[in-house]
Amino acid sequence: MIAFITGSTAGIGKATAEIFAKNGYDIIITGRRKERLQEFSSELKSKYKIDVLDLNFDVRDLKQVESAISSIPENWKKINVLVNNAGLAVGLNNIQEGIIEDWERMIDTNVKGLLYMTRNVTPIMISNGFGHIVNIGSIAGKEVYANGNVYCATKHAVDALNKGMRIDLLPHNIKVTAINPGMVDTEFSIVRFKGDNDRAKNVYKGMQPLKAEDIAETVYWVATRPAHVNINDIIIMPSVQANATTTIRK
Ligand code: NDP
Ligand code: 8X3
Repeated sequence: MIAFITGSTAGIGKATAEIFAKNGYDIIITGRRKERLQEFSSELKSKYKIDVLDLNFDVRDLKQVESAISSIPENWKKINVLVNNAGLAVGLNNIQEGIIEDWERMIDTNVKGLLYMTRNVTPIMISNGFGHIVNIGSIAGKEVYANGNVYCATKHAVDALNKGMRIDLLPHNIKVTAINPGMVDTEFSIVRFKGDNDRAKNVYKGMQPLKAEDIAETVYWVATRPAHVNINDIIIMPSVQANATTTIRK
């Protein structure tokens, strides 16, 4: 069994790669930070005695995506699960003061990157006659909150693409699932606030957020349902978070 997880150098993607590896899957991991990727690859191999293929590329760059996917050796092409996880929020500004470069990073990664990956991996799954795509959306793809404008728009796009993919891939025996988390303590907020660790820590102050492992377990669970069962869509929140904006804090 083979699981292909984008954005596996940190957070949800890393935890997801680990749970599949622990359960005996061979793993394709990706990310831009080459050193981290290679270290993680060696760690997975020695800890779980599985095979790992690490592909170092930027999901925003179509040429890099095409070349990475076409470099996949024949014996790695029986991909059971693709987890479209690589993504980010950059900034938290109102629309009138939005930073265009931040908008473009989010749109290029969360929407175009996910599309480039899907467009390049689905033909392989179609020729295999099976597959499962798990898209990591967000509560931001179900609701909109103040200053979340463009990040929320990209995750609403993921929500729509998830539904569209499921229809188009239905005749090809490819399942499609979205997992939409609330707050998860990863590098997400550090990236959103451009390295401002104090501001990032404040996001989770006085509350217990989800852990990357909570989402990884959910990904693994949806991917291991019987052949006749598909989980279309999951919203998963910390117990102290009711929706995008309502959280109980101590
Ligand atoms: P992290 O910042 O911890 O991890 C993000 C991962 O995505 C890293 O491995 C990073 O790798 C990769 N990535 C980012 N940009 C690119 C790119 N251009 N090309 C390739 N890889 C990229 O964040 P999370 O684990 O929290 O985020 C994972 C997903 O979960 C995202 O889609 C996010 O929107 C979503 N999500 C997160 C929530 C949260 O509260 N944390 C809640 C809901 C959804 P590298 O930098 O090495 O390229
Ligand atoms: C991440 C969750 O609420 O910070 O997608 O947008 S939130």
